[in-house]
Amino acid sequence: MDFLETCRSRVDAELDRRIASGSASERLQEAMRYSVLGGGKRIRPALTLAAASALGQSADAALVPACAIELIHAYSLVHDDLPAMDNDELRRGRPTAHIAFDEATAILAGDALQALAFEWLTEAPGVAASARLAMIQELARASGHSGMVGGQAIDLESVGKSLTLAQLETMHRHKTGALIEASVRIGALTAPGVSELSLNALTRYAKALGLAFQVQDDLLDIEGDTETIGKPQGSDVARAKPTYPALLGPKGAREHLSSLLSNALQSLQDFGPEADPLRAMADYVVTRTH
Ligand code: GRG
Repeated sequence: MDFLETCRSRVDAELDRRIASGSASERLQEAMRYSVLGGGKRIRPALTLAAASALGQSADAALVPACAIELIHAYSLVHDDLPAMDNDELRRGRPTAHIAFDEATAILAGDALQALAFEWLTEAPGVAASARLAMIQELARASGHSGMVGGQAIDLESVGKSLTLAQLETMHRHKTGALIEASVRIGALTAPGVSELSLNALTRYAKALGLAFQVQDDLLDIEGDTETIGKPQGSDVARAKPTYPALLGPKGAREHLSSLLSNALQSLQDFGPEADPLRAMADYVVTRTH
């Protein structure tokens, strides 16, 4: 997808440049770079840039906020892979950070990436001070106990339990949905004077997309292969994790996915062609192979 590829190269270059120095420890810096620059799809930063574009903003002001969100995402992956969490050894087709370095270094790299994300938001060029503050609030709420970390806590409490569809949705709305929602809303906040109406429509889009992302992720876990998805196939089933295909069956999960895609696209009905990157991102998220 052209839009995503263009975003990826801009985001990768900015991340590479920005995490080049500044760390008190060379090993820590190496672990941070390993965790961030390891070939992620960059879906969240692309959503930030696409939301800015939907409101007629250039990518320039949205780039640093987009990179800050990717730092939070990278930290969540590093911590999620730790022995105390999912205990995974493969991520993005490479050894996870605690395998490539060691557990303590991986914990510290995650901690440092989280703090760095907020530092970057405080200094985002081309963004008014009031908008920076709003972005910081948005990201803190989405990534902490009321968002991603809260969702991870629900996830840990749910292993081996059978969840209802509503409970599964609540978990994913927090664990992965909140950061996807923040990615879109933070992109929108780069537009001076963004209206409540536009922000609400973009939020509805992001909520549907966040769930769609997870349904496709669950489907890939049963239908993908380890080499393509870059992590062990079947790991959800092996861990008895509650998933959409387990609850709805693969066919039901696919139907749910297409209804979430329709909802996402429907939310953009009042936007013109400037929202095409958001539309393309929605198509990509539900058809991605890794
Ligand atoms: C442990 C603090 C803490 C939080 C963990 C969101 C989360 C909470 C962990 C992420 C781990 C995980 C596997 C979540 C499921 C969502 C998912 C598939 C994330 C991977 O996102 P992609 O596909 O990854 O965007 P890339 O590698 O492309 O960046």
